[in-house]
Parts: sequence; C-alpha cells; structure tokens
Amino acid sequence: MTQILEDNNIKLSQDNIPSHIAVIMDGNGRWAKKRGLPRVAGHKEGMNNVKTIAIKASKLGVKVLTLYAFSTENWGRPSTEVNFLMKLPIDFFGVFMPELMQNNIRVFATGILDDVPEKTRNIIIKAIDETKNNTGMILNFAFNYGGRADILEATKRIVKKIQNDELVIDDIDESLFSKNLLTNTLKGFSDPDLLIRTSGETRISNFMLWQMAYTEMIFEDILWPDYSPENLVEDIYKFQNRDRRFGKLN
Ligand code: V07
Repeated sequence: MTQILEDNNIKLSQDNIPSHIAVIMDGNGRWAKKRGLPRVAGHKEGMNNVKTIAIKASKLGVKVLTLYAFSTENWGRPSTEVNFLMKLPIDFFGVFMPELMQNNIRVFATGILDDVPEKTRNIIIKAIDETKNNTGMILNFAFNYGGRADILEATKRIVKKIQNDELVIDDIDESLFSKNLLTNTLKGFSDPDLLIRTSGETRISNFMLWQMAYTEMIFEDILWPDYSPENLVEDIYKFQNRDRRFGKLN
C-alpha cells in the first residue's frame, strides 16, 4: 500500500483514490454576503476555485471530477443572476484553458445543452473538442442537469427502442438503464464514489440520483470559495477510512 504524505501531513493510500468525485459547490452567495459583496462576486470567486480544486484532484489521481455548476431548477433564479451564470463558462475557459491543457485535463459536460444559450453552448462544445486528446482527469461539468430528468429521458429512450423493435422488455436491467443515462459518456466511471457538498446543507438536491446509489457522502460546513486543496485531501482521507460494502457483508 503506497502512501503519499500531503502538505497537511495526511497520508493518502495511492491505491484507493476515489475514481469519480462529484461536488455540489454550495455557499457562493453566502460567501459574498459575508463580505458585503453582490452574490455574483461569490460566483466569480467560486469559479476561480473550480480551477484550483480541479488541478489538485488531477494531481491526486482522480479520474473524473464532476461539478454541479447549474441545475435544471436554477432557471428559476432572477434573470440577472441566470445571465451572469451563463457567462461563467465563457470566462472560465477564457482564463483557464492554458492551465487545463498544461495539466492534461479533459473537459466533459453532462446535461441538456440544447436549452443553454448558444454562445455558452458553443464555448463548452469548443472546450470539449480542444481537450479531447488530453489523457488525464476528466473535468465534467453538470450543466443544466437534473437527476429526475435524466431518469425520465433514459426511460423514454428505452421505450422508443422497444417501439422500434430494437429491444424487448426483458433486456431492461441496471446495466442497460445506466447506458441510457447522460453519464454514459463517462464509461466505467459513471457512478460517483464520493459526493462532497459544501456549505452545510445535507441534501442531494436532484443531482445524480441513479448514479449515487452507493456513493459515499461528505457534507462540509465550508463555503465553496473557501474550500481548499487541503480540504479535498482531508475528504479523500475520510473516504479511505470508510467501509464500502455495497449492501453486502464483508
Ligand atoms: C459556476 C462557479 C462555481 C460555483 C457554483 C456557482 C457559480 C464554472 C463553470 C463552468 C461551467 C461549464 C463549463 C465551464 C465552467 C460554472 C456556472 C456557475 C453556471 F464548461 N463555474 N461555474 N458554471 N459557478
């Protein structure tokens, strides 16, 4: 069991790094409010932290980092805030693309991009394309994603295939269902091993419902802009000290 000593004196086992980490990046508005700044200032600081945490995760050997950037419910926020949020991917790649390339990071998106403003959609598609030959960590943005919508769309796809005589009812099993979800593009890593939610809320808020059946969950009382690379190391350490049984006995 190879162990690496991190800067904060934590020893992580190199052979038990969670392959897929998902993060609900909560607390950006509260971070801004605490400083007397507008909510959007918190979103901007949160965006900078996406880069910091993504690079740390890739250095630790994480294979997929999924970040819940925008949920299907977020359209219900004030339009000025929604418009600001829709510009963040443009800012993000404008500033951080060189660092993503240097770190061999590959960009993916999971969500209904058809309903996203064209300019934002095009930037995301371009980033996916520009990083497609990178062989390191997948930085997967859950963007206009909803867990229930994902399950409903998978169901519709399967029913269509039955109507077209491409499938019979008895073909439907967990593996076939998984292949019809949006996370299918992540191949063997579609289900998160670890979910981290910042800012103290203890809910999964319509995130990857099917995919999180056996996910370990850690809820941190830290606002996302304050969540540091050391916090990530600590959370992976907590993950490594849990006993995952997937419903079985040892
Ligand atoms: C957003 C910053 C992080 C905290 C959560 C709220 C605000 C990065 C992106 C992004 C999304 C897709 C993409 C590249 C970057 C982003 C939204 C909000 C909507 F391809 N941060 N960030 N998107 N926040």
